[in-house]
Amino acid sequence: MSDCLFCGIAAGDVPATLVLERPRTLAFRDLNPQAPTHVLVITRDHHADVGTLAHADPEVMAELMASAYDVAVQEGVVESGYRSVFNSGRDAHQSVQHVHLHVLGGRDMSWPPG
Ligand code: DGP
Repeated sequence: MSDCLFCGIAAGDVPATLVLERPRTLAFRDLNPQAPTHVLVITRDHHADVGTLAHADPEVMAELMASAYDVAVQEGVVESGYRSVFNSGRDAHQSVQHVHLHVLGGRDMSWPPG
């Protein structure tokens, strides 16, 4: 989608600090990190949110989840723990309408989330 920020990052038109590149997914550092590790994993193709992705392309969904785990390994947070979060829709404060999985770690995190 031409007016989608994360499509722009996937295309290399918008700068981002990439941490992982896979055939159909990529990961980059969040611009406004909420933890020492805060990486976003996205699909190269445009999908509005996790529900539409899961139904449209389960194979890419699986690659997205595996990429998130690989980011956690790479960032050294698997042993200490990390959180993977999809925000979907208004109440969850999804601000970018291109599916993205937050991978957060490197500090103790409260539960339930705010
Ligand atoms: P969400 O609220 O779940 O839609 O999260 C969107 C995230 O995207 C938010 O944590 C900030 C991040 N973000 C927004 N614009 C940019 C950008 O231009 N570059 C990067 N790296 N991250 C961005």
